[in-house]
Amino acid sequence: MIDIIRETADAKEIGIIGHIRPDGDCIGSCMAMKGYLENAFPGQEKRITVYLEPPAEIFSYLKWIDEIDSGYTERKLDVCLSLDVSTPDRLGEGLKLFENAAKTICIDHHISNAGFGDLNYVESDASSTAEVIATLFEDRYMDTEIAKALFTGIVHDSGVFQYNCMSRRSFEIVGRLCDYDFDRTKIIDESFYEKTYVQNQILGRTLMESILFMDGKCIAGSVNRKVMDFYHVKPSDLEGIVNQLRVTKGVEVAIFLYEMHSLEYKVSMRSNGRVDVAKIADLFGGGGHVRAAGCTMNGTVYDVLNNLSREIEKQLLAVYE
Ligand SMILES: [Mn+2]
Repeated sequence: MIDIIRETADAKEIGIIGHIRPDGDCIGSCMAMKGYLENAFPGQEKRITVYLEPPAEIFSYLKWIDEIDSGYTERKLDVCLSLDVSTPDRLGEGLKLFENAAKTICIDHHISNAGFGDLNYVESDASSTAEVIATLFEDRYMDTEIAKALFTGIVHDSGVFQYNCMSRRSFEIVGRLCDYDFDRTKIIDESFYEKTYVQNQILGRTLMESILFMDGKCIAGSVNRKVMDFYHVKPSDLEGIVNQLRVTKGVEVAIFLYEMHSLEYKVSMRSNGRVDVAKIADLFGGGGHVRAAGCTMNGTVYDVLNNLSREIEKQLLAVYE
């Protein structure tokens, strides 16, 4: 365990840094840590700064979010906390601040984190970094704003409590957060599930035009440049489509493609467990996890699907033998 209060007690200049392209867990953890230290050391001559790339608009309900330093102002930090960052290169512009700090503390839940701080606290079986820091927080310095930030972190990294990373302890921490008065449904809806009108339109269109093949074990959907231009959508607007394809009954593998350039497709794959899609992505120069992986491929949609289905079939045949 790390005693956060003791480790920061003498520090005047404290920095909190997350990873590049910060997600809900990273942002929630950093905001919670900021609020906690502000509460623990009220009126003391400490400057507590969160350094992050500009967070998405959906997280604007979090307190302190407007005080994030996205310009990474250079300072000599007495203590630098790295939250939810698996390797130093993921610190982005924050790396310099981290390297120049007098003391560094690394708190994380990624199994790949080797512990690159002076002090390290990595719990690889925790659902989220928010869960890890919640175990370090004393109730007396907690408040509703901190609870909202921790709740956001756990919700985002567990797919709204869906994944197996949610343990008994994770749920107990969520239970503790329920003692604070805030609108949990609103946070889940507005920061996790909500889509814009065009995001829903392109999702609907992709599902409608999706094709089922290999005896219903594979489903694929694609979006070409023309469609993206017509709806004025960015690649980030297409996130989540592959997950919707995956929950089709009987499907083992879902594939989603979008055209990056003429005859060049970004491929996302999801598996329901029988097929290791990371292995397939790896064959085509990509990577990922057993159930979620991606790569970039050239050719027409049919070329891409032919190449992928050959590999998927090999694995499925091996399983059924
Ligand atoms: Mn995380």
